[in-house]
Amino acid sequence: MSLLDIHVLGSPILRQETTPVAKVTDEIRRLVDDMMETMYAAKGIGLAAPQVGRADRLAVIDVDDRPFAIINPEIILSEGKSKGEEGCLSIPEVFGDVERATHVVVRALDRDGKEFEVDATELLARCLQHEIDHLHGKLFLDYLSVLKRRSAMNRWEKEKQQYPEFIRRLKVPPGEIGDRNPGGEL
Ligand code: K1U
Ligand code: ZN
Repeated sequence: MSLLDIHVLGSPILRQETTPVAKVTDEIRRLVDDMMETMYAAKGIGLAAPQVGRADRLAVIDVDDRPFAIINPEIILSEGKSKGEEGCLSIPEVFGDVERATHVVVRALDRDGKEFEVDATELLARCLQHEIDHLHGKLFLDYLSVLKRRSAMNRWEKEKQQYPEFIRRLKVPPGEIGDRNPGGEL
């Protein structure tokens, strides 16, 4: 498995619509596995394909030690509303309160190409909505009031200096051998 680079705010792919996955192939499964590894390395609870520079309609999620992939996901039920704080691996150090549905049911394909449904509340429901938004070019910033969005953007203006060409390169932990550092050295 490999760690993937994360695209940050300013990279055009984060604002693009994704393309449905036509068939769950070994190449898609490898992408899912690499995204899972990348999500853990970045200490996230979700990661969508555009965040790793891919236009495929899929994301990975692990909110409660039950990792799964959602391929071609659709929200088939959405009810209730509540506000909660969100962050984004593509906008590090920027946070904001977002109103989301409290209960969603999502239909998707799993890593084996089999259809399944996930019935979610609380953080899992929030995370599913955040990831599905990514698959349609939408970011949590889009839900903030003008004032809160301006303040978030001011923070990002300082933060983004760390990410030349809008790419966030994760460090392979010392001692681990990754594809990017075959000798195990940073
Ligand atoms: O898609 C992403 O950018 C991942 C993002 C998902 C997310 C976070 C918070 C609410 C909804 C969706 C993250 O994982 S950012 C990391 C983070 O904020 C977090 C990590 C552990 C627990 C709770 C939040
Ligand atoms: Zn995000």
